[in-house]
Amino acid sequence: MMLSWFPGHMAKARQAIKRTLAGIDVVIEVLDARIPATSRNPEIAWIVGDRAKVVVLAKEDLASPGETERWLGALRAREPFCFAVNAESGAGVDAVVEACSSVAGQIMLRLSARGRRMRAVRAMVIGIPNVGKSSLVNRIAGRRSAKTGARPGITRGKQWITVGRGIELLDTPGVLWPRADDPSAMFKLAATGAISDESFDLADVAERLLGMLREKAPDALAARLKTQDMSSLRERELLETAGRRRGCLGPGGVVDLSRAGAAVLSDFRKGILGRVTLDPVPEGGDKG
Ligand SMILES: Nc1nc2c(ncn2[C@@H]2O[C@H](COP(=O)(O)OP(=O)(O)OP(=O)(O)O)[C@@H](O)[C@H]2O)c(=O)[nH]1
Ligand SMILES: [Mg+2]
Repeated sequence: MMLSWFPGHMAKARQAIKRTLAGIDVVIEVLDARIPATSRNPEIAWIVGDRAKVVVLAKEDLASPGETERWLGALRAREPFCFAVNAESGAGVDAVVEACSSVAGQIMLRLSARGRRMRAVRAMVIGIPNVGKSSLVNRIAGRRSAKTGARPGITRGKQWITVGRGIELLDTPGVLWPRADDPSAMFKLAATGAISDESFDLADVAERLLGMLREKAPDALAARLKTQDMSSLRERELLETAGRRRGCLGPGGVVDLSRAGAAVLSDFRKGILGRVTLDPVPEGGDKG
């Protein structure tokens, strides 16, 4: 069953979530390290309920390392199991498996204290679109499938993946709807690729992003634009410069702003414009 819930079907969505979560002990909430606040589903607390939760900041390779450390500090004040990973390379994933294992141990103890039958602890990965859920599942499963390749009956395509150490992972990441409560959140979701490129104006989002990058990652941006004097440029002019550098020209040599916007967003999402965190760390959060 593919889980895909978006606003407009909210009541149905809640029902579907409830059904799927029925057998789940542990929720692995995947956030985008560049936007740890904006990528959190507004209803996550309700969805998780009293299940154990492991929080993963994916795409840490695209976020500012210093800001990620501070974000982890802030989040850990409330949720002890919180890790930054590169779900593509697998860096950091071991710690996530360790945490799941530790949580599973606690759950097993609870089961046994209540005299309940022992069973594997079931975990599920959830998060907004494109955040790295499937990559994380594959990284966790890949490690294990290498170990258990000789055993029949356990394949990637199965509904449940045995991770080992008494943990089973649901091989169907739940896609949660992204928040759409304010223009700033929409901008960040658009820039990071959480909402479809067809649903917003590429040039508008790229302009705003360039303005932000000029503040947060001026060296990477200056290198990419091959220009030193960015401070005097308006955001539109930054986009035009980027478009010329990338050869996004239309008839008469005029910069095609939409293509330029697409090129800027593509570069940003690959990390070519620097490792940048768009959500500010909450005040005092780094003391947690
Ligand atoms: N740089 C980087 N890219 C990542 C990371 N994790 C995932 N990606 C890339 O991000 C894109 C989305 O990854 P998926 O794992 O498909 O994300 P998802 O959350 O399953 O996406 P949906 O199923 O569409 O909701 C892919 O191009 C991945 O290669 C990461 O940690 N770092
Ligand atoms: Mg996926």
